[in-house]
Amino acid sequence: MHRQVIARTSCRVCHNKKIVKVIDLGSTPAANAFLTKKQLNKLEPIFPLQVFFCSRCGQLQLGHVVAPELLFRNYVYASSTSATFRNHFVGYAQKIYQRFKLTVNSLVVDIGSNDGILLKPFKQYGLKVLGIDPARRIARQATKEGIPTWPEFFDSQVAKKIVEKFGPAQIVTANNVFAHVDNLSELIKGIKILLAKDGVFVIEVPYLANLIKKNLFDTIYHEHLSYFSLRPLIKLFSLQKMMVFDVERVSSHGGSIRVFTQSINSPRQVSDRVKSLLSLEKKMGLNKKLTYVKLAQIINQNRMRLKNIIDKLISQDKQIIGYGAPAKGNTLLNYFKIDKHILKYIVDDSSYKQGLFTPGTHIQVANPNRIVKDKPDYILILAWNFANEIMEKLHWFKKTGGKFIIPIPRPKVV
Ligand code: DWN
Ligand code: ZN
Repeated sequence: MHRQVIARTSCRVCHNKKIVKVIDLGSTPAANAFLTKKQLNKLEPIFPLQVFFCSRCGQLQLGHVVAPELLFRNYVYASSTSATFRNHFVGYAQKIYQRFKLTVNSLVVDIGSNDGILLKPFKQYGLKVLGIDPARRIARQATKEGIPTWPEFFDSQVAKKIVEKFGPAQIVTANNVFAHVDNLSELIKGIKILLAKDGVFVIEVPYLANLIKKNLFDTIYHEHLSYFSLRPLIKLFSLQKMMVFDVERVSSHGGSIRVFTQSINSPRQVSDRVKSLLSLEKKMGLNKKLTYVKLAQIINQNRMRLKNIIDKLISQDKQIIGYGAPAKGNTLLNYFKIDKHILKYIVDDSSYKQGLFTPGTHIQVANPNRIVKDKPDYILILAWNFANEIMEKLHWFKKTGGKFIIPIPRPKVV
């Protein structure tokens, strides 16, 4: 039996023991721990959701690690549910394919490959692809759909097995998963085993600068152990004799960075973009504790603002439902105390989530068809990163007088 949660006392990047707590979101269930009807009466495990800052390397991180087996084996999140996200990865594959002049013999390995959202377009170029993802059901489904996916947590042992079977990889990717890993040096050790000599390891992670600028506090939940900026990432890789040689800003999840790394012995030059992002980070004060103390204040102001909007609507007998049941929605619902008495239900297009209930707040997740029948007055868009896609889909709702509430970066009605 795994321990459900462990507290960390040192920085995940530089091992500094003097990390300080800057944000405390109380204790909440795991954000993707949706419940069946039967589970509603059982006690839900909750874990502290506290954010710590390391003033030595600048890393922002959670102080508690929930057992990965608990978080990721029965995962309900399928990346391909959103068309915006699918298109994002088609563009990603195309760029990497062209930039690194991949050929049919090149092997691409994606860590945390989920339903194969990135490997599908890579496969269309005729490349050899392999996904690694511990979510058993999703890995099985991806394999069925033609993307071989090993249901494993990636580490040095898995890396060795891949190399034995397929040889080294030209490209290894890890998108929206690097922040989920506690032992980052073990992960990078595995990458070094897996990569061809001149191979490239590309990661995409939500960018701390965007989190700060747009108050994306709800992206704080137990799966996200790190909130990365470039400076600590450079430090992390250099400790393992790897280097960051390029970085791009991309729009995913309210703003992310795509970071390109290689062995320190590889010949590629470090791009100017690295330097300019580092200076932006300094200008924004990402290296200062005060920046995060201020964020905690803004979170609480926005909590009051959204509460006022909702209280007013409820007093007018308006019906409010939610659109999208993302993991981050559960941070927002739990911290803002918006439960089944406020939101009648939430709709989500993912069949993995429909019929389940949100952790902590117990709001039912339904099929979006229900909106057509029910015609609620207001829709709170919890998947705010896809607000445009969702509002376009619900054009008819707006036309018939329905309104949307967008909670982030500052709660507003549109
Ligand atoms: O890092 C992570 C990111 C990549 O994905 C994970 N830890 C978990 C997950 O975060 P999330 O759950 O906040 O991700 P999304 O992609 O913002 O979730 C959007 C939700 O909204 C999904 O459940 C799908 C749903 N959705 C929908 O039902 N209809 C989304 C769109 C665009 C739609 O049209
Ligand atoms: Zn540190």
